[in-house]
Amino acid sequence: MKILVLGGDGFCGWPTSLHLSSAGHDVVIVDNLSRRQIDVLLEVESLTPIAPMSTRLATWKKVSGKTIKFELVDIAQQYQLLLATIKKHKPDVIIHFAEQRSAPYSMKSSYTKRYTVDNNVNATNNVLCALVESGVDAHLVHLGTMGVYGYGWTGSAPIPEGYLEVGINTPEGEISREILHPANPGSIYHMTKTLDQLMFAFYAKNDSIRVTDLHQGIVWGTQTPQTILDEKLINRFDYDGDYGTVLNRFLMQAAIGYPLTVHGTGGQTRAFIHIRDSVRCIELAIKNPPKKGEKPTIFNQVTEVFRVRDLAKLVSELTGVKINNLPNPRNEAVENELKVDNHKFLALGLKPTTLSQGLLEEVQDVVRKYMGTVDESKIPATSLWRK
Ligand code: NAD
Ligand code: USQ
Repeated sequence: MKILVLGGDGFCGWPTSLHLSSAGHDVVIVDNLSRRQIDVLLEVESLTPIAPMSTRLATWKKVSGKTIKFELVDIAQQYQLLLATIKKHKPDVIIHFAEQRSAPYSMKSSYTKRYTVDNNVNATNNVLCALVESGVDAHLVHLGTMGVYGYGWTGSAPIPEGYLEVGINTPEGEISREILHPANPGSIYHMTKTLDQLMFAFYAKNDSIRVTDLHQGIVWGTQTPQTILDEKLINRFDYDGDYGTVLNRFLMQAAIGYPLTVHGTGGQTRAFIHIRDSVRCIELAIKNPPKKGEKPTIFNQVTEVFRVRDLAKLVSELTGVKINNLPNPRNEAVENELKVDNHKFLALGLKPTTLSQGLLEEVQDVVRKYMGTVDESKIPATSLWRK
């Protein structure tokens, strides 16, 4: 299949592009390299040395014999160029990773709040609009987030995959409806993902665009069977207070003996998935598109659920590093329970990669190799939800 990967230079997009190219698909990466630019502005770098795009692609050609093309497009700002790119390549599938994805960055200032909304909402609307205008009948697979549901779910039933059956009392008696699960975002970033959901529902209804929305948990790990083939293919590894996510941060902190930065009591419970499973789930989603005219298909792209303090304890027991309970910079529930329904990917054959000592050590090996480049001053999370 011909596949456009929007945001294919990023942490999830790059290994997905390699995985799909390796599986024989014709992959075109579309990216504006804004993630690299944000690193420049924040004065941080990926822990791993990420090669320039042309080096990445030449190295992939050398090790695999396969060609991945690259189009430099800002999909939020350059609508005509995006439209032309879609018309030129006529993809069967478009995978949409191209959004500002850090919750702390989105809460940093009025500039980053407005940038995140402008970028993410325009990006998604532009892709949908360009699909309608071009007449290209591509299946759009979007990377959404578990955070659209929020963390206020108290029932013992797991969070369903996107939709909820509700009973409504009417004068004629109770009627039943299926609705999008109520949105309860915890940051400006997560709010943009809830807006994406409404755009998908509208364009699917009005224009019969085929959409799959993947409500993904926190991705951990760094390498996949393809990124490991050559150092110039290595995936990015964010450890800073804005873009580093919790488990990768703890593993990196343990490797350099930095006390683990647990926000508050660490009672926050979140859903997780290893990067290798993330790319496999995307491939399964591509193989199972919705039909034209159907509402968006939603999968919960998660394999495990952990409480932050339990992850800290696990990493501490494994490495001997201390745990530091810090004031929480975020406005989030101090403690929450979480159960997630993920039966749809399991039914399609996903064999979950569960957290194991071996995998934790694999990440630590990557960290140890590059720990000389760590800037410890960038570890604290300094973006505050409320001033
Ligand atoms: P990332 O920041 O590493 O990658 C995003 C890529 O999109 C970058 O290469 C960036 O340059 C590009 N991009 C952003 N705006 C663009 C624009 N306007 N035009 C063109 N390119 C643009 O993020 P990631 O971790 O790879 O996440 C990818 C997607 O997956 C995001 O939408 C994110 O919300 C979602 N997601 C990520 C995680 C996670 O833990 N990393 C978890 C759940 C969901
Ligand atoms: N946390 C700590 N210590 C840290 C970092 C984080 O205790 O050093 C806590 C946070 O307060 C939060 C939890 O860990 O309660 C998760 O934080 P995170 O930064 O790992 O993840 P989050 O901000 O939720 O965002 C990440 C990705 C985002 C994706 C989301 C999936 O950056 O793109 O959408 O995970 S989910 O969380 O399921 O919504």
